[in-house]
Amino acid sequence: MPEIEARPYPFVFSPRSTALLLVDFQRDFLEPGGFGESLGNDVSLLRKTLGPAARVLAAARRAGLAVVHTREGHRPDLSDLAPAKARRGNPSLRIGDPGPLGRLLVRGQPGHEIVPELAPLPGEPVVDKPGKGAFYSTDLDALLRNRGITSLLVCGVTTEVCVHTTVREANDRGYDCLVVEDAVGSYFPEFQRVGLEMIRAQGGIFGFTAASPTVVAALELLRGSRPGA
Ligand code: TIU
Repeated sequence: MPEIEARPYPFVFSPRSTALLLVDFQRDFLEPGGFGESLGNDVSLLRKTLGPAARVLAAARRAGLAVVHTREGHRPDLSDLAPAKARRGNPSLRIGDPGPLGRLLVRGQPGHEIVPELAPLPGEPVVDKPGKGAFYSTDLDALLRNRGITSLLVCGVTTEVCVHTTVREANDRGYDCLVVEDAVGSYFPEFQRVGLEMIRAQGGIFGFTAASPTVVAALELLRGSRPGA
């Protein structure tokens, strides 16, 4: 079986049962004027993830892995927005309020779209989620199980919020998860460092981590070993 030199130990995976999961690479989190900036964050810190994530995405597509995208956002009438979530954040600007990228964190608005660098291809599922975790109130689990997926390579934003929540949910559902260290990003450098350590501590308590060049190299090897590749 192929493996990736990961921490705390090699991540053994079968390409047919592994998907690349791209979590919430939306303009709302990565561009000025969106939801992330409305919460007082410096979005430039997240943009460092785009190069590594694009290289992992390209390698995964070449290797024939399943690719799934997620987006966080709400119905235009906000009927799926819990009052507690609506009250959070900067009191002067809330989910659903108008901003430079359209209504904050609302489906169908410019800010809700995935950034062009990581745009989904036709046939790659996009899962819209109302929460931080991608399994909460979505069909992601069914979609993965129906394709026989048991392992996930995870990129996305932000490390300690939607990526952590999603990886914890996936781990409890029996998926093996490898988080790509430089293809996940946080508005807080300290949370980025500690967030990655939390995943792989205690013998990989809820996952593995590896840097994007290591992941890309493993995926390229796979491609070389495929008949006719
Ligand atoms: N604010 C923050 O760090 N993250 C989120 O609100 N959502 C995701 O992480 N996608």
